[in-house]
Amino acid sequence: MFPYPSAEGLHVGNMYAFTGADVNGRFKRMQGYDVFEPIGLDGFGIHSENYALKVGQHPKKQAEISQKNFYRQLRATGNAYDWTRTLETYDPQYFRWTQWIFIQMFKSGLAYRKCAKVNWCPSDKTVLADEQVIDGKCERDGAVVEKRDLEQWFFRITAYADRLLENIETIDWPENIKIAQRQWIGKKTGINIDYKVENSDEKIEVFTTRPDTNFGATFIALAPEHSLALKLATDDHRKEVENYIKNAQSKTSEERKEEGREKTGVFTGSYAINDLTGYKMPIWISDFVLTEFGTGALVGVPGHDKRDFEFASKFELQVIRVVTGKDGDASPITAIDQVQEEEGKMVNSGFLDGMDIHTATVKIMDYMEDKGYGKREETYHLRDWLISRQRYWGPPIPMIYCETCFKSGKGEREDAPGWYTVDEKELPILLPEVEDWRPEGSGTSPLANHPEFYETACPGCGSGAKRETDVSDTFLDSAWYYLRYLSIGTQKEVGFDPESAPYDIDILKKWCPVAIYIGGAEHSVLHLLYVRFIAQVLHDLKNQLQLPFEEPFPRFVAHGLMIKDGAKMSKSRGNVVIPDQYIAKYGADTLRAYLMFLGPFMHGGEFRDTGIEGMSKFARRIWNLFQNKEFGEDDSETFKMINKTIKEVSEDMEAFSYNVAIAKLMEFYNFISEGKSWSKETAQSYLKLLAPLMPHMAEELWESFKLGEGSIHFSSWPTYDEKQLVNDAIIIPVQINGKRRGEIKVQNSELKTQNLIEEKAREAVRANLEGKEIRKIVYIPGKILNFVL
Ligand code: ANZ
Ligand code: ZN
Repeated sequence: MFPYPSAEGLHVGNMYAFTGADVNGRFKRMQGYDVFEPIGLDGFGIHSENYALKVGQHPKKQAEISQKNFYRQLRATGNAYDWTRTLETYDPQYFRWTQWIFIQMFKSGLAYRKCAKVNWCPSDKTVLADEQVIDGKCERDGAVVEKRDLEQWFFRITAYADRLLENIETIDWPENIKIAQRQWIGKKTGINIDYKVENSDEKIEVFTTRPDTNFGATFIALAPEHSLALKLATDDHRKEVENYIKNAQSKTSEERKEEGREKTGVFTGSYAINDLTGYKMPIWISDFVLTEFGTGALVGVPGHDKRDFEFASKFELQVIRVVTGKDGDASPITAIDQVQEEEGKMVNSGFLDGMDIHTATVKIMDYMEDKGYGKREETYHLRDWLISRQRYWGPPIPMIYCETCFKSGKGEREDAPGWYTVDEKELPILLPEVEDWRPEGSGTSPLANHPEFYETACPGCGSGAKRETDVSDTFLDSAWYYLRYLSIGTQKEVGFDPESAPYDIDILKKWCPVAIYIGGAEHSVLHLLYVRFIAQVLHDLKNQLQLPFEEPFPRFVAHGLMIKDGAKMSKSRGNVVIPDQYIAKYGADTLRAYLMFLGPFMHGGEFRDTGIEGMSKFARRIWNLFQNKEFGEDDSETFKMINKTIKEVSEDMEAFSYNVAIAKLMEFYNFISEGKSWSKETAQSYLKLLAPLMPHMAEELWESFKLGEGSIHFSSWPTYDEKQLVNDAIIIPVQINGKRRGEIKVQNSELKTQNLIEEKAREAVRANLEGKEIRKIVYIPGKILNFVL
């Protein structure tokens, strides 16, 4: 994942992530793979603009400053990036293709405008997508998000909901992220049931996900906005119903959804018939029923839904149990804590009796569809992606609106009168350099104050028309960048002109999908969902730019977080550590190895100033070892030891257990420095194992001791001899405060390497150590290891 260059610079939390990825890249290259490690900057959008606002600098100027600083820092970390193929999302040569994607979306009916209640961030002064609102707050700055009725651009991601969901089964991603995406998509199968209204021709359609409980349905509730709400009111109830509806309009949907709120409602005087039981269900109106969800009407099953129970007990409606409780309890339900929303067996339910609820659900849906009572209905939690932003620092949305065409119903698409895409040859639509770029909160972008930007001619009829003045969401910039890297600077190499198309399809066929994607898990339903969506859309293109794959990242590895003073290292917490001073003092290699030693890469670790000294010592020891130790012959123990080390470090590298790999390298050092002899081959192997972690020092030693032709980084990863791996492992119990909590398997040769033993032990009882402070570690070699907390 490329970085946001929004803050003062790269901090060691960022460096942690990038180094871990680089170690893998270097390891893979030495294993013989062609490795492409790209880097770029996600510097367009709200986050970068907010930083510009904070420091009072024009975003464009700020981008230049940040870019220089970030690239300088990233170079200093020693990562093996291809510096000839960098990209920045604010570069017009990049964002012309972001605009191109918008045009493709519109052309295929996937971009559309609609007026809706949308999320408005009062601090960012723009609308936000649902994914960007976390617990009612803006994911950027934590401001409480408001709802506003606005007309906006949306991407129809819901049209891809099923594919996004099904493909999750095909990708190798951390389980928690897959779960988060499944839940966000939130597919549910329910059924819409029609109930006849007694003494009337009207029918009420309700949506339910629990038709299995329908034998226990005892009332119907309509949203106050429901079209039948007034109509069904009998004469003696009309006045009350009218009043109730008027009252309900003053509440927001958030207020109405609030749990535990005292239920209110009015009876209409009418009844609907439950065909299963013949039960006459009173029809009520209540504001806990949402107009925008399902059909705006629900069937009440108070025995098995707590909200329904609250409603029923307030208005004295009947409660019927149809699912057994704990231990087969089939007694009547009389209190809210007896409401049975969990699994159980069906009772009082005719032909469903005795079935579990899932079997019953399928049975009753078949039955109802058969009888014509209802029809299955798929629902999703996922909503369309709100893509427009009322901000300055982003790609102008490449659309033109013509009032004349709108009035005569003309437009590029029938379903969007008045709207036209910009001619692709005119791209990029540049962002004008204006001085009044700050957001005003008027509901329009600052570009709307600039007629010299928005005045244009209608592509349809030629009369005066207006460019769209909103820009697109940052997450669109980052939804396709991985496709672009490979095609940069390839004109001489393969004859592809990156100004002619967003990417070269032949290069993509060779290199993509991405072999391994590494980044933070916090984007599980933001970036990581959008990027899959856009890949699928591009896969569906009907031209030569059609992507040859649907899933951009078949394998994703989420790194852990860097902790400092007990909290995640981040700008907003004010606990960031800037790598520069450490690199200046200790060198990039020491910092890299130190960061990787803090804990398993996928778990993260705590940054402590003091720890880095130890790693610096280790680096100097290796340096001195090579200066002082002649190459000769391996003695038999050395030969065994290097074989074992190669095997284990290879496995640790593969598993991103860099911390353990480093511990093994330290163990080997301890071993060899105790007067053992080694051969040149063994020294070579050892240095190669070290190379991905400490690339500069490894190269320097490789060259000065003439260990091989060319760069060590192009040499091949060492191999080992299986026969040399004697299994002399023993088991050591791991205790916490004297109680056995786990065990570790240790080779005899490792028994004296306390570092390694501790690392393994920590790993074995990681869950028990979480959040605790280790006071002391007692290790009795070969016998026991005890953590005192
Ligand atoms: C009958 C029933 C019985 C339900 C039962 C639940 C439990 P979830 O819960 O997310 O799957 N519902 C339907 N339309 C509604 C609306 N417009 N406003 C508020 N609630 C509505 O959502 C589906 C359930 O929400 C539906 O299933 C319905 O209550 C309620 F033991 O129907 B159920
Ligand atoms: Zn026109």
